[in-house]
Amino acid sequence: MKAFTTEHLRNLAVIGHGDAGKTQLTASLAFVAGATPRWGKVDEGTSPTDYDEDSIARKVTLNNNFAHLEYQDAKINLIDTPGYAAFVAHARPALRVADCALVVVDAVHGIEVQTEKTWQYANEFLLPRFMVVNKIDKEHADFGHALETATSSFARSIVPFTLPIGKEGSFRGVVDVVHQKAYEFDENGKAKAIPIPSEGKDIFDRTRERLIEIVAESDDALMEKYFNDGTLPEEDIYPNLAKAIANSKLCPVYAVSSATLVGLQILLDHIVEFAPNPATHEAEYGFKDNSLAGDRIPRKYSNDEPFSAYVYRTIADPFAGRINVMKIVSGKIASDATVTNCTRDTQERLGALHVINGKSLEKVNEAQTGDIIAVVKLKETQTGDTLCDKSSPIVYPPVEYPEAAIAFAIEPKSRADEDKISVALHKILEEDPSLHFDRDPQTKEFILSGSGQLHIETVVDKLMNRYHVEVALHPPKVPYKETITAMAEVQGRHKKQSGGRGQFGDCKVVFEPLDRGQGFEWVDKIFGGSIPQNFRPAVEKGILEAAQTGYLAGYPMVDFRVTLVDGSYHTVDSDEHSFKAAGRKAFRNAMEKVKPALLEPIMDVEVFVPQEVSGDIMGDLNSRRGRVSGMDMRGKQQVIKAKVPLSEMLDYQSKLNSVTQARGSYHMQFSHYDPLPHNLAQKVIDEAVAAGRVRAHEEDE
Ligand SMILES: Nc1nc2c(ncn2[C@@H]2O[C@H](COP(=O)(O)OP(=O)(O)OP(=O)(O)O)[C@@H](O)[C@H]2O)c(=O)[nH]1
Ligand SMILES: [Mg+2]
Repeated sequence: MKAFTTEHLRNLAVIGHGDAGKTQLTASLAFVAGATPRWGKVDEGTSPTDYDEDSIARKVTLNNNFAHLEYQDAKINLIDTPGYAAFVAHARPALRVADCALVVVDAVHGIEVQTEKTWQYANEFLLPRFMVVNKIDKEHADFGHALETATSSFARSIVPFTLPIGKEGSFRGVVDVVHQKAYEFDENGKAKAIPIPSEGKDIFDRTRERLIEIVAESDDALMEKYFNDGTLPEEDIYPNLAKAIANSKLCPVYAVSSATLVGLQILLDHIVEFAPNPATHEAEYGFKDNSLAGDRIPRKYSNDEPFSAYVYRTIADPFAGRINVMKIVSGKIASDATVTNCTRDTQERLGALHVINGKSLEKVNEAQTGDIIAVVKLKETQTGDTLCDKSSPIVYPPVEYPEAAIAFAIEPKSRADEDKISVALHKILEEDPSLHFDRDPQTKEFILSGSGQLHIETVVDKLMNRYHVEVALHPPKVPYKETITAMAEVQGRHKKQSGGRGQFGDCKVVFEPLDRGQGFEWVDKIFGGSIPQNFRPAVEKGILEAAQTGYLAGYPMVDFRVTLVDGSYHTVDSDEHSFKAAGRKAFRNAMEKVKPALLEPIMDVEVFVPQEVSGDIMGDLNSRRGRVSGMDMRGKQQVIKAKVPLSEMLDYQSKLNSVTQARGSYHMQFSHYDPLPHNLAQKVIDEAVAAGRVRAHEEDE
């Protein structure tokens, strides 16, 4: 394949709500452009971007994936992204490297929750936007309604560039409002010009008028021309529409069906004509080194600048090994070049360069500014890294992923599985920075945390299908904490006399409760030398060490102050070790008097549901000990805001699915800790004892 120059590149991230048809649109565009000889179908597991077995089995996109096509004299790079809440975070890195977002809207449902969320992501990166109203062939599809929900949700001019001819089963063509032409499409999606139908002529005229106004408003001279002549010449309209799109003033909308290929060829024509190329960006901003401190350095999207690239995706391919996908921000690159990974301060030899289509790689000799390429088997490079020319270092800030919302314990089914699990998970984590993996220091359990239950389940599937590791998934863990509710003065005395040198440490401390969120405070109030200065930190260390595993159920103890008031020591036998032991003992003695209690995390929850079920949803939230704090309408959907204990939300998605027939969604984030009600606390304590998390309060050494 040849190298494309920057102005002939179009990088689009395909974003939107789950099931809107992003993956099918990508497959259908590739087919219409002739990039794939066979027409890939999501429902048959043959789309280029939902290629891994987990996506195919679930018919859901799980991470961002790539397809490219050559059309006319351009190369169109499409990054298909997930729309389901559990995976939607992967749309952000795609938007980071795209030059335009292709927002896919379901013609039956209009704007939905994840359409809004991904639109917000695109705002973060100041991206121009195209919008596609997909599935116009479907029963109850309504282009006008979908458009209305878009214009009422988003603050920029959203104007159709094509209008549908026919709807539902009879959707057969589109009118190109910009070029004033109409088309029908054959079964391969090839457009054939037809006369503009008289039906709907008024909508066509109004839409065209609106476009001309937008162009006129963009420039005083044009405005004057428009005022005098009542219209504008075609040669003024096209380039200025492209400019309005690139400046995020205008979002063109296209009527299409990815299932019947109607409208797609015109969409491709318009992507080439109107979508911004990478150099339309003013510049990309980075920092001089990986501290990401100091002034921001601009880097122009130009072949004349030194090479730099941002790695936005890592794929752990079972055959090819690690594949890094990157966007070239500046300069050119040829195969076998050696570059610097400025994020990690190492050198990397690139080897062969590839363009990527789903899972298949095709070699290219060189690539230019703005292109997206893949390289294999780099030593250390990971998602989020910057590669650059040694002589002109720059580090682009990496895309951040949201914190994990839920954690599960996973247990290898056999010894062999236990041996393989870390290696396999390491590879899965490379591909998915929104996933976290830890080992509980006490229970030695493997803890996997991510954005939701579905997320974790897909990881378990992948462990099994791809790495042949079998694990059992245990119920999610709630990160409880412990605190104290009363004040007490206690003594901690450690004394041992067993031949040779003895051990001696003795402290008197006061424990007091602090407000929520205050953590731990240490106050030294010893007057004089009852404990020498150099041993006092050991008392604090001993107390903190003991607090780490709490008292009631093995959870960390928080929000308390300890004041050291007195003690004694022995000139020969006292040492740090003895005072640490005295601190631990003081902690344990205190626990009998300070009335320890359990705390539970409370989440801020937002639930999005059709209005007719909002009563049921609120009743259900109440029964989960939730407190509803507000209600709101967003488009046609009701937003219910509530504070709910995390422990009550663990099975929420399935409840929501059953009440709303899978049209509801929710997200939550940590708010604060509250005391756990007594009856529930007892249950947590019993479970902790049964699981061996609470150590018998053995006598100290
Ligand atoms: N009738 C009709 N069905 C479509 C159209 N486009 C996609 N579909 C179907 O809609 C379903 C979802 O399509 P996908 O392409 O997987 O949707 P998606 O937006 O990629 O979904 P996620 O990746 O999970 O966010 C599949 O069953 C498709 O066959 C269309 O234009 N018309
Ligand atoms: Mg998809």
